[in-house]
Amino acid sequence: MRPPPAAPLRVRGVTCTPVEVPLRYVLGTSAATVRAAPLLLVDLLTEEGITGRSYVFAYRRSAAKAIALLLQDAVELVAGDAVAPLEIAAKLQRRFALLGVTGAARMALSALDMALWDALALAAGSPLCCLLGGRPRPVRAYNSCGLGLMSPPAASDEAQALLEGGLQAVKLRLGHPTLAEDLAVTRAVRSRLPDQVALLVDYNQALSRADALARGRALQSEGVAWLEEPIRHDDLDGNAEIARTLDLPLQLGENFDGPKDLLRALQAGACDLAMPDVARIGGVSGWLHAAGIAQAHGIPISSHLMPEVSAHLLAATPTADWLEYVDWTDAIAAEPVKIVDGCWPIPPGPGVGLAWDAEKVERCRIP
Ligand code: SMN
Ligand code: MG
Repeated sequence: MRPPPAAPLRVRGVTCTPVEVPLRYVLGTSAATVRAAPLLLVDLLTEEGITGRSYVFAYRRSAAKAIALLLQDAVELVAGDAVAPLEIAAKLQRRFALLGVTGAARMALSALDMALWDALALAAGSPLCCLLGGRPRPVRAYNSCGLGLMSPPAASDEAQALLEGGLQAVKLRLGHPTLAEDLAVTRAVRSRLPDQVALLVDYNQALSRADALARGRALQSEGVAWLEEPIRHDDLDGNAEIARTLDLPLQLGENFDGPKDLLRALQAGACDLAMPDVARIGGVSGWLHAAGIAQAHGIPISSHLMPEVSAHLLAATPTADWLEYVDWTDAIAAEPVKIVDGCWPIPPGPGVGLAWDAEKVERCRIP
């Protein structure tokens, strides 16, 4: 006789800890310069004593606090419920429908979803990726630290330093006042990188359509592997025109607010590649939905920030492309992950593998 199924875990409560971690490499984007990253750390407590963990990058200190308030509210609504991420998502979508599940609310529910999945994987004694049908394989990563808007010599020196650990791709932020400056820095970095190393460029939505076409045309012959967010991410017609006109693959996704945004972008032909952010796409559950949409359209999927959970997700994504590597959690992690042979090694233990160092967290806590 088979043993009866184990009783489900039940949600007990949540502890949210806003921190701000210093960045080893400053990130000067065309929209804002990031010198320190506000994160919200989430410990989801279950009645059974298992703690599911997640964190989100909150962009601003105020947002870390706002997401914490929304998340505490959400967990109060599901206290005592079974740890069943899809059921909890459906219930909370309904309860938050009047506010609208977008922005900070979407990030709060995504953080909760990730922590629920972590608790399930911990209870199963399985790495998260195995629970999702994948296995803990090394995931190829590009270095997204640094390479902000900087001078050509500074950028090429930094690009070389970023190849530590055998990383085979780096991302350069563009959007200097002129095309000539963008070209100069791109050429300086490209010529410093070994041929096999991919160079990705990101405009963080800085350009007009016309300027994006002009700069994109100029960059096509400069050995660049993708052009990210050249114009407003939600101008689907404009992005479709750029994707149609250029040979350079167009990358969008960090601002997709839930899986439907990916579907709309693909139906509009607005991108060739997609890089959902796990905290905006709807956590693990939203990512799986998005991965299915991407698979149906034959679109390669990369991740955006939060590499710990994203590595598990890419290992279970049929069209997985690149993991975006940043070292931001080194400042608070009990065991910072080190890149090996250009890949993120998924920890073989149960869950996602997130554990905080309490002393380091105290030093970074946002008052
Ligand atoms: C990015 C934007 C904002 C903060 C960090 C990183 C960037 C990326 O667009 O794609 O990494
Ligand atoms: Mg980007």
